[in-house]
Amino acid sequence: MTESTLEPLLNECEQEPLDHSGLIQDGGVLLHIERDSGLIAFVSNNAAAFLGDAASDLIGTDGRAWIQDFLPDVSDLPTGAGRRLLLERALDLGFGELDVLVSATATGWLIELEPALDPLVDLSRIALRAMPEPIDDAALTAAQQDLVDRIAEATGFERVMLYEFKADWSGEVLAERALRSTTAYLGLRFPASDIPAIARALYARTPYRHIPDVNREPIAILSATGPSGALDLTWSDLRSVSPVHREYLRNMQVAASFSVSVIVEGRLWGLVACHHPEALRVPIATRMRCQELVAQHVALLTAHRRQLQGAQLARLERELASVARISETDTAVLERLQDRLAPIARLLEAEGVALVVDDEIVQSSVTDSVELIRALHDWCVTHQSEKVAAVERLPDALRFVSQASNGRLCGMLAVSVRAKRHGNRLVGVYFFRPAESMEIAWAGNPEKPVEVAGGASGSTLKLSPRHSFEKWVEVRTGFARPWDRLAMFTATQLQRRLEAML
Ligand code: BLA
Repeated sequence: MTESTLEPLLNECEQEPLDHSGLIQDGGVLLHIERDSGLIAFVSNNAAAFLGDAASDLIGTDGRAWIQDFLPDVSDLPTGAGRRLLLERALDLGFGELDVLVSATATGWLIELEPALDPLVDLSRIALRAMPEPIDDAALTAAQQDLVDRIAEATGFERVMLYEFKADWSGEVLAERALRSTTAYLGLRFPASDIPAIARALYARTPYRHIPDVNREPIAILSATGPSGALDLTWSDLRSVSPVHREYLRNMQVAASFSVSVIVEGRLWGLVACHHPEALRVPIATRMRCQELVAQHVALLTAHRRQLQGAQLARLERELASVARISETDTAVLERLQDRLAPIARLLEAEGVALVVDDEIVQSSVTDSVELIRALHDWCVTHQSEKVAAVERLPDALRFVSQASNGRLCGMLAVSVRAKRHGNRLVGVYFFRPAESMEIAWAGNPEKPVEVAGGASGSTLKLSPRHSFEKWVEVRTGFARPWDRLAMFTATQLQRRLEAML
């Protein structure tokens, strides 16, 4: 299967209206009360089993009056989309005790009722270990393991993983706790298409996603007026599951899953992904406790990131101190800068560096590549509008580089500065990393993230997730080690400092 045939099929995944499916998972009942009219506008078609009343009898009735059975003071309803309120064992209409989760939406409230369930353990006793500051790499690894261990303890999941997204949205399992399983996913990489962008966008907004039993068929939502797909299910815990993802989980021998979003500085950093070979429903209170544990871990991650950045900034300041002391108009400033380039390159873990001012190469450690550096500078001036730009593989952009540099110029971090005090000249500082060969252990062949069936005699092609998650080692050559967040931070700080000095 070539990439060009796969492309449109993978694009289909990006079109699935996950948050407007008009369906919920079996195992609970959902209603939506409109804020303006107070009426119940949507009810899942299994209401009778939990509430005694059929969905068709509830729909269009007074939702505010109904809600007062378990929430006497209606002013306690949460406001602001995504705000939630859990009422444990709030309702029993003769069909068993129900936990009630109320979530505010843009147009009203989602009311989700699930059979009351006791947490596996006393949730107040589940706590993360405190880590001494400053946090070193070993402490961070220990904290990651602690997080997956505690979530396994709280939920009873057979396998719990901490999964980190890379810059290209593939992901790696950084920590794993597997109780009975013989296969390990620790250290393995999964392709970006396993979690489509449309699903990631949803997980960036919501705290967690729970699928208690992939084998239960979904339940339709009835609507008072238009189509049931009109209801926004973003904040619903019961939201139905994409058929492709159900197949994916079955292929992994997973019957129940639970993923908690790890959001760092507003960006989806990763997930805590939990698997179980049999159906497993996590009580709502436990879901929320896991959300809190992850938030605590995020605070630690953020502190660690700040700590690394602080140390790096101090080193950079030290290197630039002698440059900063020169008077604003003195042209010796560029000479001083030249002296500091090698240590700054070491901070960035770069093996080569060049300084170009307008079209003059002031300094280059890549001595036999003068013409190359000049051409590179010209290219950057015309193609890179960013003040800091990172390239993992220069030859992709510039054919002449691959021909001339023998792989020494492969990764490039370009910092460009307008020297306002020095004739508005354009200063380019270029850091280089060589091409390296590296091994990436994937969970299944990344060239075949999916299987495609059909297509014979005019039948439509059908995409399904891969069946094998066996370790598959890719030997990747011709790429430089990627510039990580700390390198980007350092380059950005360097750019700002130079702009202030030059
Ligand atoms: C959702 N895919 C997910 C989720 C995970 C993964 C964690 C979140 C829901 C959940 O917790 O079950 C993938 N699970 C993983 C990965 C690991 C893991 C990478 O444990 C590694 C340890 N999936 C495909 C293809 C498509 C696809 C080809 O493989 C689309 C064509 C779709 N995955 C898909 C969709 C969702 C999803 C649509 C969203 C499901 C939902 O929330 O409704």
